[in-house]
Order: sequence, then structure tokens, then C-alpha cells
Amino acid sequence: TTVIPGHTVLCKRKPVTGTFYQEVIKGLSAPQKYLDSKYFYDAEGDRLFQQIMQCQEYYLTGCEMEIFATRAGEIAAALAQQAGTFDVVELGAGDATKSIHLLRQLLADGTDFTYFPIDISANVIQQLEQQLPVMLPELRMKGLNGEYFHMLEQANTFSHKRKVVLFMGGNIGNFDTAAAHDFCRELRDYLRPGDLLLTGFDLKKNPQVILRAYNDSAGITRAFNFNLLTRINRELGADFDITRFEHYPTYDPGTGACKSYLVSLEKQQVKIGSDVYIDFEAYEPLYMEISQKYSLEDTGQLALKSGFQPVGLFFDSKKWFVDALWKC
Ligand code: AVJ
Repeated sequence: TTVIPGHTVLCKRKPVTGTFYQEVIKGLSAPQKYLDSKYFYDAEGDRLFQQIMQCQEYYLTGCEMEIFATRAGEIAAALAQQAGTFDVVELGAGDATKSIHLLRQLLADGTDFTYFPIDISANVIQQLEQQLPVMLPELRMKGLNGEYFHMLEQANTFSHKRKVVLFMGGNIGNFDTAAAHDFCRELRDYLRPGDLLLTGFDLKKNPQVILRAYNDSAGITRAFNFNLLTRINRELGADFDITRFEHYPTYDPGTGACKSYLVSLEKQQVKIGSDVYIDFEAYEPLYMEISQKYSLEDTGQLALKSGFQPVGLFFDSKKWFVDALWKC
């Protein structure tokens, strides 16, 4: 702030408001401080997540890729058997590198369907609409840019066929078990009897393997977590000093909760914008993300509790990951 004596006060930065600001302040003011992991994905976060997926230690992507690359025939057969004729809707389609195996298989089988990729990123949808027709010229598709449930309603107005919804990548893991249940229930309300849901779950396994996936030796996951603090500094005018925090991933083999924290290494105060001050005690944790791991029984119970019937399971060869098929 520049003060001209006797005159006006000029602000260098206009005050920041909006949902990102509000949610950050809310999380940092809570008795147990937290940030929402959906904010990891700015341009730099997207780039870091791409690198995580290529890490030796981050097995999830490779496992689900193997499922789609080697079992597309079985999955397509199960979809046809359970749903008859249908369209395919993908929640959070990304670059569709896994689902493309299934789409290619469905085309080879002569299945008459439309592919509706849904993504919150306009950029992702634009890229898919450019690239998929080159790779799969016979594919009928319509990209939908927006919130999952709103876009699912859109897809249902474009076509009245049964829907096969793909929710892959273990993204359901970013919900704790209560939130996962609420999400599945709500999703169920946007679907109709006979519709199908194929969800990717990361399974409980050797705890060391899980912990290493969220604490890679190259420090990419660490950078991915710190990037959210850097984003808050840049976009909300905060002054987090990332050297005063420690990245600390944990895994509880009892509950299957894999949680990441940034722990404050000293008593400190962080300023956000011009008028908000957040106090950290020495060794106070800031909860960043959950990546919930499931047993097969957990997935079956989640299905039943949220109004679905489990009808199929597709594993990778190590049985570290599963794509579970549920019917409405
Ligand atoms: C995109 C939610 C599947 O939790 O494994 C990767 C995100 N976070 N490394 C996961 C993530 C740290 C990832 N998901």
C-alpha cells in the first residue's frame, strides 16, 4: 500500500475474493487445518501430476492402463451383456489414454454408441475433440465441459440410450469414505435403472508400496503438494515460505486412508492478502489430500450402500487395482 501524505491510499493489489479464496480461508481457519486437493491442478500442478504418473513408484496409472490394454475385450463384452445398447460417458476424461482401448474395442465389435467425455477443464475437452477423431475416425463423440452432474444431465438430453459411466484413475480415492458414499448416491440419482458405472479403485496392498507411491524418491509428489502453497501465494497474495514446512505422507493399513500433510516446522504466521493472518504452531499439520485404499469387500459394500448392484471386477495381473462394474 502506497500512502501519499495527506491524500489518498492506493492499493497495489486489488482484494482477492471468489470461491478459491473463500475455501482456502475456511480450511486454514479450521481447528484442524486443511486444503482441498482439487486445487492442486493449476497448469504447474497438471504438469507435476503428469510426472507423478510416469514415476516408477506411482503404480496406479500403470495398473489401470494394463487393465484397459489387456481386458478391453472382456469389459466390452460385459457392458454389452449388462446394458444391451448404450452410450459411454467419462467423468474427468483427461487425455483418455486408458479409455481409448475400450473405445477402440467397442468400435471393433461394431457397437453403436456415442462417447461423451466430461471434464471441468475446457482445454482438456478441446484437445480431445481435436485428437480422438484422428486416432478413431469412426468414433461418434461430443465433449462436455463443466461439472460432472450437470454435464451428465446434458448427456441425457442429447441421447436417451442407457449410459455406461466411466470414473477411472482412482479419482474416487480423493474422497474419504463418507464423501465417496455421498458422491455415489448422488451419481445414482442422475442415472436410470439399467445404467452402468465402471469405477477404478486402488486396492489395499503392502503398506510400503502404497507409501512409496506418495513419497517418490525424486520428490515430485512433494513438489506437487508444495505447489498448492505457491499457487496460494501467487493467486491470493499470500506469503507461505515452503522451506518452513515438511511434506509428510501417511498410510493407515487399518482404515486404508493414505493422507498427505504439510507440517509446519516452527511457530509462524502466514499472511493472506492484506488482512488475513493464519497462525501455525510448531509441528502443526496442514492436511492436504486423502487417497483412500479399498479392499474388494469395501468396494462391494460401497456399491450396495449407494444403491448399485456390483456385477463385475477387472484386475491387473498383480491385483493391485480394480475397475469395478456396478449396475443401477
Ligand atoms: C488423481 C486422485 C488418483 O490420489 O493417487 C497422486 C492424485 N496425489 N499423487 C491419487 C495424487 C498424489 C491421485 N488421484
